[in-house]
Amino acid sequence: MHLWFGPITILDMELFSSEKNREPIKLPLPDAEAIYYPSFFTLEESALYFEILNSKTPWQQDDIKLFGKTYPQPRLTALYGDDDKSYSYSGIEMLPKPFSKTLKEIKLKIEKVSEVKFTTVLLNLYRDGNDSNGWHSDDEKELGINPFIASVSFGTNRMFHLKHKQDKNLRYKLLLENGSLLLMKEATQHNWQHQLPKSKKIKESRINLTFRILKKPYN
Ligand SMILES: O=C(O)CCC(=O)C(=O)O
Ligand SMILES: [Mn+2]
Repeated sequence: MHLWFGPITILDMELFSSEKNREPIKLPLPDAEAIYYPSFFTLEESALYFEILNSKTPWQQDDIKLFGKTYPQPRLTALYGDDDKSYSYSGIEMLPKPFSKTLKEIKLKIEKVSEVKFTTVLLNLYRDGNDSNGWHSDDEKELGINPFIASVSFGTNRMFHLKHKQDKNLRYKLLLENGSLLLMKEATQHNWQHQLPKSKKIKESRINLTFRILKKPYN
C-alpha cells in the first residue's frame, strides 16, 4: 500500500476503499494511534443524519486572523456541549449549545466503540470543494495531554491529509467516506498535523463532527 514519491511515503487509503475492505483499519502512522471505520453508519442513517444536521444546525461563519489580516473561515461551524464552557481554537471563541436529540444519538453510538464519554462536539459544514480546513493539530490545552478525537463524516467524500511534525518525509492521505468514523488518540495530535484540502472537482456538501473531551477544571 505504500506509494513512493521520491523521499516522501504516501499511504493512499483510497486503495483500501476500492478493495471494498469495510473492516476497521488501524492506520500505519508512526508515533500515533488512529483507527478508521469506513462504514460506521449505514447509508440510510448517514443520509438521514446529513439531512437533519444540514437543515437544523444554526451554522455560523467566524472570521480568522492570518498574518494580521482577517478572513471569513472557509467553512461553517457550530459547537455543542454538555455545559456552557466556551471552547477556543485558532483565535475563535465559541459558546456551546446543548446537545440536540440527534447529536445525543450519534454521540452514544460513537461512545460504545470509543469506550470514553465525550463532552463536546464541533460541527463543520464544507459547502463544496472550495471549503477547507488548514493544517493544524487538535491540541488545545482544554483537551489535555493526549486528546481523544472521534471524527464522523456525512455527505460527499473528502480527502484528509496527515503530516508528521518532526519527520517531514511522513505524509499520509485518507479518503473520509460518507458514514465513516476516524478515531485519533494517544500521541496522534502531539506528533501529527491534519488538514482537509480544497478540491475544485467537488460540488457537494460534507458535514464533519469532531467529538472531543474537555477536561475539568479549565479556565
Ligand atoms: O473535516 C474534517 O474531517 C476535519 C475537521 C477538523 O480537523 C477539525 O474540526 O478540527
Ligand atoms: Mn482537527
